[in-house]
Amino acid sequence: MKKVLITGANGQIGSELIFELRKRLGADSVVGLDLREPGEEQQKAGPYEVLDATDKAGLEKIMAKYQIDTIFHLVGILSATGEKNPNLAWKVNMTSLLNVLEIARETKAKNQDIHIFWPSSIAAFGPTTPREHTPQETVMVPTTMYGVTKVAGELLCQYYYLKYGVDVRSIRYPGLISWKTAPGGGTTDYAVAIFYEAVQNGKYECYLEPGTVLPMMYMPDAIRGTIELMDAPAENIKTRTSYNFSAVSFSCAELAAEVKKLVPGFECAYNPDSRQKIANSWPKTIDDSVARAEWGWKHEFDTRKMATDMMANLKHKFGRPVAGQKAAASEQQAHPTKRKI
Ligand code: NAD
Ligand code: AKB
Repeated sequence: MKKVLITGANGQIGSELIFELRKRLGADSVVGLDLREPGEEQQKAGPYEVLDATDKAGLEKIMAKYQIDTIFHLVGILSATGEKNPNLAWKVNMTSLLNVLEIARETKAKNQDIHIFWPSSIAAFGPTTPREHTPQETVMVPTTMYGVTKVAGELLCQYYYLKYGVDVRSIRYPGLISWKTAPGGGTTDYAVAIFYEAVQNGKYECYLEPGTVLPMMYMPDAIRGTIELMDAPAENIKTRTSYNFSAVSFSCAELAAEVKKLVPGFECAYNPDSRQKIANSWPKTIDDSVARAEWGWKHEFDTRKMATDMMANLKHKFGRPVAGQKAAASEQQAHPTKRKI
């Protein structure tokens, strides 16, 4: 990794990954790209391009301009937004990924390697997948358009690796929990919103049933794991579809109970909507032993540690008193965020 492009750099993951990679590689070595204008802080910190990632010629120009050798392709339309606009989800998710893979193939034909990271999701699984300890290799028949694009994307990545030798690596992220940038229209967003609402209003109305269990991960673990996968020796990477990748699983009621310990008097009500059907089609727990064995994946944050750190950072962000708590691992520095929860 010398010159990196992060597409979707303004999103929940991209806005944190760009910060971490610029810290490691230097600000000028990491280029951000998004459809949306960058926040002021990002703009000042390093190069940033506004582009629709479905524009292949535009993407090629940017790759050449900065001599990019590694792409973290994070552009995507997530599950809940995808169900509202399935055509957009297919167009953005598939066209942009195909563009990135094609550019890597064409560049490889000129004897230059472009390394690609592309995220899949637990959404690649469906209602007929075993929901407990979902194995690496299993039934994958998703019933959301988002999930369809993730399965198709995984197979496309593997195809480009097998046929053209493109070094493309992938992780099936669970729901990601973070305090710096708001999530972008997924089914697992409740697990972020509950913290914001607890700090700001002392109550939350959850759009999933209390017993709904989903796999989740704190953002610092996700960012570290993503970089570790890309840093791993190629011979260790035996899975070229996408790796199961896991940390914790809890129900909405269990998370609400953790939040209540940190915000006494917090109340959570439940009013399930159309996202319940999506959540019901996804796994509850994930078996990620293959990632742990092949490239040493290990999570650090359990539910309690994640909740404590989330709360401390959000209280700091919103200027609330933090009674005896200190942020454990993630930095107390707010990133620009354009979205409100
Ligand atoms: P996000 O919605 O927060 O960010 C996506 C970014 O892509 C946004 O900033 C958006 O402006 C940008 N974008 C959308 N269409 C674009 C286009 N045509 N051209 C350029 N930019 C465009 O999403 P995220 O949570 O950061 O997710 C990033 C990736 O990780 C996605 O592929 C998503 O499916 C995957 N993922 C995320 C989670 C999660 O919990 N956050 C879980 C599993 C997988
Ligand atoms: C979503 O809920 O759509 C995402 C995901 C798990 O892929 N957070």
